[in-house]
Amino acid sequence: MSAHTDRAGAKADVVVVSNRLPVDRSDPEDEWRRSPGGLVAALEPVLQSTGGAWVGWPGQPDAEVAPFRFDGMELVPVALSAEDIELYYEGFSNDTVWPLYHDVISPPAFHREWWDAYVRVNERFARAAASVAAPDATVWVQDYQLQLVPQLLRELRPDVVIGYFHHIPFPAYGIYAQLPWRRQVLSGLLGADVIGFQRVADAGNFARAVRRQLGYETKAGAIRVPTEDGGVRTAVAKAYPISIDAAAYDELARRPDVQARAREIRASLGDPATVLFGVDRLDYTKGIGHRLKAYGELLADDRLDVEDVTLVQVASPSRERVAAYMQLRDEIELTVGRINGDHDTVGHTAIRYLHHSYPREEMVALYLAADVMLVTALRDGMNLVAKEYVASRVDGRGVLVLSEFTGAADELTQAIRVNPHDIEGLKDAIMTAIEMPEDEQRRRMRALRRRVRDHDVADWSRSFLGDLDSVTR
Ligand code: GDG
Repeated sequence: MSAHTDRAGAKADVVVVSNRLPVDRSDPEDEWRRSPGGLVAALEPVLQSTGGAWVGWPGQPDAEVAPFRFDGMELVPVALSAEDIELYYEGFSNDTVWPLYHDVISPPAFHREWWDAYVRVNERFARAAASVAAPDATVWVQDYQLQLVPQLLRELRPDVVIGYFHHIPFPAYGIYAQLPWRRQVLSGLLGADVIGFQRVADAGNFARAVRRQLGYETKAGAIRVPTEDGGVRTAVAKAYPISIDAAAYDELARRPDVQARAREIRASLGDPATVLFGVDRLDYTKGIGHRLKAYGELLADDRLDVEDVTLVQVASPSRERVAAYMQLRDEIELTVGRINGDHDTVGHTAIRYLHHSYPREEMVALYLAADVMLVTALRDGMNLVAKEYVASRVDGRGVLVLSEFTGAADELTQAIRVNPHDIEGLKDAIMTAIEMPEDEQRRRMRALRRRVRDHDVADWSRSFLGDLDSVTR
C-alpha cells in the first residue's frame, strides 16, 4: 500500500461515520481522490486537527480495503458486497426510507429481507466505529442509511459521545407510522446524545413519533430515554440547518475564467434575453416534471417566446438501478422531447437538457449565466443548490424561485416562494422572476447572500459539535 498507510491503526478522538468515505477512485489501481462536496469540506478540518477517523464504504462492491491515511485523516473502509448494496443501499435506504421520508411522493417498498440487510450492515458500521474510537471519543453518524448505528454503537461502546445528523426530512407521524420497523428505527436513533435535523419541523415530527410509538417524555427537544440499568438519559432532538462552503463559491465566481465561461455559455445558447436554470440529481423529489410542465405551458400560452428564453436543465445521473429512477428518467426525457419538438426553432431551443455531472467550476459558471434559478422540489431536507446559486451571485443579480417544501425556504425568505403543485402559481412566479426589475433583484440577493455567508457549513458543524460537547459533559 501507499504512503497513506503509515499511521494506520491509531485510535481517534473524533470519528465520522457515513455511508460513503469522503474519497473515490474509479479503479483499484488508481490513487484515491477527495470527493467533492460540502460535508467533506466541513468535516475534514475538524478531523485533521484532531487526528480523527472517517468510517464508510469505499465505493466499490466487494472491495476489502485496509484502513489508510489520507490528508491527515484515518480512513476506515467498511466492505459491502454486491448483495449488501442491492438490499441495504438500493433497497432499504433508497427504495424504503427515501420515498417514505419524502412524504411518499413515490410509493415506498417494504421488504423484510431489505430490512434484515439494513440491520446487518448497520451492525458492521457500528463495529467499525467502535474499533477505531479512542476512549470517550466523539462519534458523529451521518444520515438515513445508518439510523441504527447510534444505538448499536452505544451498546458496544457506552463511553463514547454520539451525534447523529439526518440530512433528509423526517416525515409527519401519519406517514412515518407506515414503517413496519418504526419502533426499531426510533430506538436506533435515540442511541445518540444529539439527533440533528434540517428543520425545526423535522425535529418536531421525530419527537412526536417517539411519544406516540415509545411513550417517552419529550420536552422542547429533550427526550427522556430509559436505560438498561433502570435509569434515564437525555437525548436532544434539534434543528441544525446545513449549509455550504459559501466562501469557496464566492471565490470561484470571482475568477475571470469562470466569468468568461458564463458569458460563453450564454453565447452558445444564442444569447437569449433570459436563461432559466435547474440543476438536480435526477430524483422524483426534485419536482423536475412540475417545473417542465409550468415552463411548457408558458411557451404554449405565448407568455414566453422561445426566441427570448432558454431553460438549461442539468439532471445528474442518480440511483440508476432503482426502478422508480429509471421510470422517472423516461418520463422527464419524454416531456423534454415533446416541449422541444413543439417549440424549438432551428436557431433556438426551449430546453437544453443535460444528463451529466459537471465539475464545480462549470456549475458556478452556469449559476452565473442564469437569470432565474428554479428550485421546485416537492420535498427536500435542505437543498444546497439554492444556497450555491446565491453564494455564486457575486454580481448581486439573479432571482431564486424556491419551493416552500425545501428546508432552505425556512432561511432564504427573500426568494420567490412557490408551491410546485400549483402549476398556475408556479407559472406566475416564473414570470415574476423573469420580469423582476434589477433594483429589486439586487435588494433580495443582498439579503440572501448575507444569510448564506453568515451561516455556512463550518458554522453548522461548529454548532452541532458544540452542542454535542455541552450536553454530555
Ligand atoms: C441531500 C438532501 C440536503 C448536483 N449535480 C451536480 C452537482 N450537484 C451537487 C449540487 C449540490 C449537491 O450535488 C446536491 O445537494 P442537494 O442539497 O441539492 O440535494 P441532495 O443530493 O438530495 O442532498 C438535501 C443535502 O443532502 C445536504 O444535507 O440539502 O435535502 O436530499 O451540492 O451542487 N455537483 C457537481 N456537478 C453536478 O453535475 N459538481
